[in-house]
Amino acid sequence: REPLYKQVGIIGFPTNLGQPNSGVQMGPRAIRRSGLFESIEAMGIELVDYGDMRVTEVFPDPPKFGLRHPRTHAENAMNISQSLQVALNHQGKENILFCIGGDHSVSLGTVHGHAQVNKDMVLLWIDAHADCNTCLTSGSGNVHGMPLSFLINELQEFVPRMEEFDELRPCISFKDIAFIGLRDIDPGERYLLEKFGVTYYGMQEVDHLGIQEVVRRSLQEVNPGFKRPIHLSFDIDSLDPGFAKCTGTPVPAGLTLREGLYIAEEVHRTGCLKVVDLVEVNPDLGDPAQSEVTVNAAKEVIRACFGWQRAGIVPSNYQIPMPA
Ligand code: HAR
Ligand code: MN
Ligand code: MN
Repeated sequence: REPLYKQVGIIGFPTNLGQPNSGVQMGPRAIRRSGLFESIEAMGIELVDYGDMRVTEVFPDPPKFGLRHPRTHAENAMNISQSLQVALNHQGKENILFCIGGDHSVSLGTVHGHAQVNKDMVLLWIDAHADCNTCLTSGSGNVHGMPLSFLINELQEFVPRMEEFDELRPCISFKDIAFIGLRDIDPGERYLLEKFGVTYYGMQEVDHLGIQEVVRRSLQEVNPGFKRPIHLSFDIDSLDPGFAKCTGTPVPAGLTLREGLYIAEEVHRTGCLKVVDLVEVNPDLGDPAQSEVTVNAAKEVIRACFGWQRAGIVPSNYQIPMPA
C-alpha cells in the first residue's frame, strides 16, 4: 500500500492584522512544535520546510471603506501568492503543500497563488464563518472575514475599487466552492450565499444529513469524478470550542474533532488535494491546557489530510520484523 504523497511542503504565514488579537501569528511556530513533523516522517513522507514568509506592515495604513490595514493586506497577499506559486512550481505532482496561518487573511494569498498555478482548482472552506463579507457588508472591518470577497468572480460588483488590490484579480467562481461548518453568518453574507445559490453545509445541515453525506455531496458538487485539484482551507474555528478554544472568534456548537478528521480523511482519499491552509490557531488565547488541545486538534486534522488514518497506517518504508 503506497501513500498518495511522496513529499509535503510546509510554509508558515504568520499574519495577525486580519483580526484584532495578537498571538495568532504564533500559529506556525506552535504547529511546527506539535509533533506534526514526527507524524509525517512516521508516514514515510519526505518533508520540505520552506520556513515562515516575512509578513510586512505598511505605514501609514488608514482604513478604506471600513477595511482595516488595506495596504498591508494587499502587499502580504501578493507576497503570499508569489511564495505559493514558487513552491507549487518547484514541487512534483505527487506532492502537497501545507500553509500554516496566521489569521484567515492568508487565504487571500494562498487561494490566489494556487489558482494561478492550477486554473481549474476547487475550494473547500471549512469554517464557522463564511468569510465572504465585502468591506461594505462587514461589521468589523477585519479582513479575516472578507478574503473570499476579493477572490470570487461574482462578488466584484459589490466590492469598491481599491487600487492597492488591483493586482489581486478574482480567480474562482462560487460554483467551485463548498462551505462546511458554518454557524455564524452575517446578513450580507447570507444574502450573497442565497443570491448565488452557493453550495454550503452549515452545522444545521451537518446535523440533518450527517458528516458523511455532507462531505460526499460537497465533493460531488464541486468536483464530480475527482478530476480537479482541491484547495482545502481549514479554519480551526470550524471545530467546536471544546476541541479548539484558542482561536479569536470561537463559536459554540461546531464540528467535533471526529467530524473534522472525517472531512480530512475523505478529502485525502480523493487524491486531488494539493494545498491545505490551517488558520486561526492562537496559542496565546485560553490557558496552556486549552492551547495544547487546540494545537493537537490542528495537528490531527493536518496529518489526516496527508494520509494518516485512524485505522492505522503502514509507512512506505515499513518492513515487518521476521524471526531469524
Ligand atoms: N463575520 C465576522 C466578521 O466579518 C466574523 C469573522 C470571523 N472570521 C474568522 N474567520 N474567524 O473565519 O467580522
Ligand atoms: Mn475563516
Ligand atoms: Mn472562522
